[in-house]
Amino acid sequence: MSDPIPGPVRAGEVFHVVLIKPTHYDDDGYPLQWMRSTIPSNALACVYGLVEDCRDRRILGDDVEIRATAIDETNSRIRPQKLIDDIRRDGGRGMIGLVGVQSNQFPRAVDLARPFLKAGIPVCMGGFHVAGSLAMLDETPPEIAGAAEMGISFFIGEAEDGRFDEVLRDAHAGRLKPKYDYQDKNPNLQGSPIPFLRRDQVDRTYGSYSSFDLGRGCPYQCSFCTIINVQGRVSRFRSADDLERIVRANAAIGVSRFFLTDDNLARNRNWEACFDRLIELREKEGLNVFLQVQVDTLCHRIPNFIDKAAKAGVDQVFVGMENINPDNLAYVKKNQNRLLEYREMLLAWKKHPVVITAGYIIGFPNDTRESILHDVDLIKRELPIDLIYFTNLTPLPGCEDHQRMHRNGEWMDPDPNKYDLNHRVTHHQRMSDEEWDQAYADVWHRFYSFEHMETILKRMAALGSNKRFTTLHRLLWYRDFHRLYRCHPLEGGFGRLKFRRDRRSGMPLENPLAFYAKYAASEVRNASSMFLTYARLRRSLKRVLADPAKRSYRDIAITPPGLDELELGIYAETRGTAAAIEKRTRQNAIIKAARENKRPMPAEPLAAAE
Ligand code: B12
Ligand code: SF4
Repeated sequence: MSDPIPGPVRAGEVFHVVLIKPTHYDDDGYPLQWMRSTIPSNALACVYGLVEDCRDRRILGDDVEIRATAIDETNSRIRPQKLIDDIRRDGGRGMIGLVGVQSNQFPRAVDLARPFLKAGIPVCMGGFHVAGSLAMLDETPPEIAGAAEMGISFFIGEAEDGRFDEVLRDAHAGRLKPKYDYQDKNPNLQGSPIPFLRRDQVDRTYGSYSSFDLGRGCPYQCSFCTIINVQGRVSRFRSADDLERIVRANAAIGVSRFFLTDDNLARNRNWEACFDRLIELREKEGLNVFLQVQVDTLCHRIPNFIDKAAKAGVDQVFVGMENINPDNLAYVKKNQNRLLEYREMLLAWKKHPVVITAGYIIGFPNDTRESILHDVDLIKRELPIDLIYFTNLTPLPGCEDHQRMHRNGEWMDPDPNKYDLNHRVTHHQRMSDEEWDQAYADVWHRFYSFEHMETILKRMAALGSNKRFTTLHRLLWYRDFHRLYRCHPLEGGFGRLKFRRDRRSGMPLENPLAFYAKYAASEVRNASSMFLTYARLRRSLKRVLADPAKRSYRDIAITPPGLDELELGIYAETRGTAAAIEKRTRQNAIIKAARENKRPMPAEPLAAAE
């Protein structure tokens, strides 16, 4: 077995807990996996932390050693027979945990479970697909009923608060229940075992990132989101002490870069205490951490939030912008996103050397291919965004849109593997399937043109940011993963792995010659194409940095909002903006008066505060 935790005692009996975070199948039916993946799995880190805690408390008794293995299938091949042999060699006692299984990973997870169940090793699955589907649908969907019949046990809800103990004890006693349902009782996270990944796991990610969460749950009601129906609408948080434990545990294994997975760190009630603690660790002990965080579009209204975030080590920010048409935002009930504040918020971040990625959804009912491309051009011209992460509007199992469409009998693609936001899984009212697919391919191409990527580098240099290579590498990644591998950049990685025998069940095994010839040809083609993109971007960067006037470069995107702000295309040429502008005109009068009096702008009460 690859990485068992060295147990504190070597007792008479060994009980293996093999945690697997499954990947999903690519369009040819092969698991999407890499020698180095982009982002570590936080669900795996959380559940691994819980098993470590169970092991330390010896919950199976002093004479049983719990031996845990964590495998992220996006960066490691799973060999079921080898794992089965390892368990048998140590006495045959153990369980398999399929961790954080999303809808797109469900078919792969079920395929992985088969050989273990056949060998008599119990399998328990957790994650959003089962929890979301069971929370929102009136009847159990066929794929979940089928998996239950195979003998997979389901864990629904979060496993903190000692709940993993119950699963382990039952598995050890050979009595895993068909279902553990904690959906209605969300645990308090403060003082819970910390998420943790071992160094060898972290090393399998590009850039050696680890991951943790400081909060779960969200008070909003976006209709495309599953989070509120699985983790609930009451936010729960870890404390600054918990954060310090996480930072110290990782520092001990030489890990200092983290992907913080909270849907919106600005909503965390403890954000200031947490940032202060990181600043203190940085200043007093030289414990420097670097964080990628997700925030909402109102975070700039919280006094000090952005300044302290930058001081605490935040250098990459993901903003859930979703769209620039207020009518689209209203359609998915994301009214908290205020188009009129996007530029102010983005520019507040841009006072610091941070790389900004915006999430952007296409496929809303009023969208057409032309309107989508027009909006992308506006974004390029007027918003200081470095990277954009396009997704298709998708009714994910567990969200309100999925529930509504299911009840109305509207068509949704029956294959859960496609629910990765990268595939179209519904029909559109105004675009044909082909037009929507084309629009989705076009947006990537349109935003990541070489011309625009050079503009992004110019903005970076003009603002005095030192994030040259982070920006360059991210641009390469975002441009090429969709173009070459047809997958999302964050699902991409370094060195594609493909195994002929791991093909999706029900699909034929390919002839070895044909398989390896195709695999080698596509890898050579993709690697050379990426190298060319990289070389061209390097030349762009050199050109930009060599320009003696680089600091005086200006364009609309990096010019702070002025009094003629409302004449910009993102307000004048988007839909549903009139009401917002009327309100803003009133606000402008207040701002103007405040500026003339040279007083600080009055901060509006934060609508997002709970
Ligand atoms: C951060 C995040 C990402 C990050 C990083 C993900 C990562 N690798 O960690 C990025 C941006 C890369 C990402 C990408 C994607 N994501 Co995402 N992501 C999240 C987010 C915000 C947090 C994930 C997290 O860490 N949660 C905390 C963990 C601890 O929760 P958990 O997985 O439920 O695990 C708990 C329990 O379920 C249980 N449990 C889990 N497994 C097991 C196993 C056993 C045996 C037991 C007993 C218990 C148990 O215990 C755990 C601890 O309490 C979630 C939403 C959310 N709030 O969770 C969306 C979410 C999981 N993502 C989602 C999606 C769709 C995706 C993408 C497909 C979309 C895309 N193309 O961008 C990709 C897929 C990439 C991948 N391979 O994971 C959806 C999944 C919905 C669904 N029905 O499938 C979610 C729910 C968001 C949404 N839109 O509604 N994601
Ligand atoms: S704000 Fe984010 S986490 Fe909250 S409901 Fe909307 S999409 Fe989901």
